[in-house]
Order: sequence, then C-alpha cells, then structure tokens
Amino acid sequence: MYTDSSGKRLDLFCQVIDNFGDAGVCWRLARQLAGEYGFRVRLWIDKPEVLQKICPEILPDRVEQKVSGVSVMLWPEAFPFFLPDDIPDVVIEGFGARLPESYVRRMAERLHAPVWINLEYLSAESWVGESHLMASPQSWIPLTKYFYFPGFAGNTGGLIREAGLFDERDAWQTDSSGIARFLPTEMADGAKRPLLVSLFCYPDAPVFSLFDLFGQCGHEIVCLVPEGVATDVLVSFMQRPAQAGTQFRKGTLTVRILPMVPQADYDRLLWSCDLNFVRGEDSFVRAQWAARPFVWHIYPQEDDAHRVKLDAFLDCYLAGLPAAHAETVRHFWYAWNGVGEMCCDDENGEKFLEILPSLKQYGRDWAKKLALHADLASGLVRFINTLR
Ligand code: TRH
Repeated sequence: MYTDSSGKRLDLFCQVIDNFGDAGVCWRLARQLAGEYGFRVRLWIDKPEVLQKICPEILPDRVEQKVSGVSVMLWPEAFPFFLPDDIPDVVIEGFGARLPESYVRRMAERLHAPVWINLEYLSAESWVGESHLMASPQSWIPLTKYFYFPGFAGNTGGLIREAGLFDERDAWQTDSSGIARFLPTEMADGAKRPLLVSLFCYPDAPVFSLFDLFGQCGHEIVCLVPEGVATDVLVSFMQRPAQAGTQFRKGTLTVRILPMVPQADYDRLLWSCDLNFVRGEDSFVRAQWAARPFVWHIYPQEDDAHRVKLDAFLDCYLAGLPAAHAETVRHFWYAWNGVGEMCCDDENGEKFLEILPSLKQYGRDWAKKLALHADLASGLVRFINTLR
C-alpha cells in the first residue's frame, strides 16, 4: 500500500457501453481503492444488472447498496440534486463517462475543487505515455480534468493489480485440487490430464476453425466456455443449446459450457488453464497476471483502428521471444483477429500448440516484468496526493 487515504471520499462514474468490461474495470478499481487505500468510494453505475453478472451480490434494483466496502449507487437519468459539500475529494469518470452537468457545476462551487480524473482505455501505443496525466482545463467552467492512461510502460498509469495477487495465484497454481474443479471427473486424475483452455471472445472469432484444430491435434483438450460466449457458433457446432452444464465431444476436443462466474473465480479459471483466450480490456490484463499463454481477441473499432493497438501490444509482448516463436504467436493472434485465415490444416496452429510449454515460462517472465512498474491504483493515489 502506497499511502493511507482513509476517509477521503471518491466518486467513480461508470457508464456501461456494452459487454462487461466497463463495469468490470470500474468495479475492480473501486474495490481496490476502498479496500487497500481506505477511500470512501461511491461507484455510480447506470446498469447495475451488468455488474451483477460478475458480482452476484449486487441487487440491480437498489438505488444504493454497500458491497465489498463500496457504496454502489444507481446512476439515474435524472441525477439527484447535490450540494457542493456532497461532492467528494476525488471524482473519476471511467472511460470518458459524461458526468451530469449539475454535478460538475457543484464541483466548481466547492471551496477546494475535487481532483477530476478521466480513466482512459488501455493501449500499448507509444503516444499513451505522452498523454498520461495531461491536464485538460475546461473552457466552460473553472475546473481541470486530468487524463489517466493505463499502460504497459513505465511512463503510463500501469495496470490494475491488487496487493497479494501473485501470492494468491501461485498458491492456486501449485494446488491441483482447485484446478480439478474445472475438469470433467474422468479427466481429473493427473495421469490423464488434458490441456485445459478457456475461451472468452467476441462473436466473430473463428471458433469453428479453432475447434477443428483442437479436435484433430492428437491430444486431449478441454475447452471451457462461459455461457453467452460465441453462442451461435457453439449451437451449430454442438447441435444443441449452449447452456451452462452442456458438454460436447468431437475428436480430441471436449467443450464444456460454464456459467459466468464472479470476477475472483474468473481469475482462478485463468490461473487453472494452460491457454486462455481473452478479449476486451480486463480479461486481457488478468490473463497476463495469470502468467499463462494467452490469445487476445481485441475489441473491434471503426476503420480497423484496433489493428494498430493489436500490433502495438504484440510488438512489446513478443520482444523477448525467439524470432520463430514470436512469428508463430503473431500469426496465430492475427488469424484469431480476422487478419489472415485460421484453418485447421494451417500448420501454424499446430506449431502454436507445440510451443505452449515455452510460452508458459515466458508468461511468468512477462508478468514479472510488468509488475516492475507501479500498479494502476497506487499510481493514481500518488497522483491524487500530488494535487491535494
Ligand atoms: O466484456 P468485454 O468485451 O468488455 C469490454 C467492453 O466491450 C467495453 O465496451 C470495451 O471498451 C472494453 O471491453 C475494451 O471484455 P473485458 O474487458 O475482458 O471484460 C469482461 C469482464 O467480465 C472482466 O472483468 C472479467 C469478467 N468476467 C467474469 O467476472 N466472469 C466470467 O465468467 C467472465 C467470462 C468474465
């Protein structure tokens, strides 16, 4: 813990654009700021029902509730009337969430204006370091907003990483009984241990081709898919509804549909698998902390803007791998993201599976390297303290 901010009040605003990442990132950060730094955190969220999917304690119809030390507030369309004293010391808008105008006016009326931060999206592009902590004086009101950019380099805001995360992960990964929970019972004993894969992707991922590869690869693979992921492809592959509990076998591949699990269990799932397919932002980061080989399905953007982001990350992630392995990984990630084709007779897929053991060791080194930088919450708290 960098510093104790006990008693300081903080509002974090989360607008759910789509999927789970906006809620997932804001929820993780809110808990950490409350639990590790002692902030009195209010998380304003416009769709608590989305948060409930990854945190079942949330009651979506509550206007206010306290969960894991965080006051979770429904962010209504007609925002409540606030007095300047109701405004906290720190205001964070998640991913450019547009704050209610009346609220911003009250911010400006406080004797000491709150620290106002826009938590940005994650990218490995080099401009991120230059824009991190940039001040944006507002032309319409005497307030300044600061951009806080997560990132992979030392000159960025870092990545969310809770205290003790690596110890918890290591304890889990050395205890096979937890991992066995994710395996079909007949495969749970060590001798028959299959390759365990988790699959979280957007609907356009070439899942069919991946399953063909897995089904013909010569060793047992169990692929765990959270319910709701790639449903159409799964239904046509399995010829049955893709509900939690469904299991299907083809060649060497067993597909198991899991229910969506709470965030902490999702980490355990990633820690347990030999290969994780992840997407968006938060699961992408958690896969790196899992220190296991992973494949990222990047959130698609207009005009292929995501291609630049994908390359920026690959360039830094692959820099420490032997050239041939780096090429195999890049090719596989490209195909998964629709750049080039993925097909089961493409030998790159087999090569990728062959190099998994060395990617596993590389994943540990990569996680250690990233953890040399300050984590996002500690950097944020340090910055807040420089302004107050
Ligand atoms: O769901 P995502 O695709 O989310 C986002 C949004 O699309 C967002 O608009 C976009 O800007 C952002 O990606 C880049 O993927 P992400 O970010 O990985 O979020 C998923 C969250 O759900 C993450 O916190 C992990 C959590 N989760 C669980 O808790 N349990 C589960 O079973 C699964 C599959 C995920």
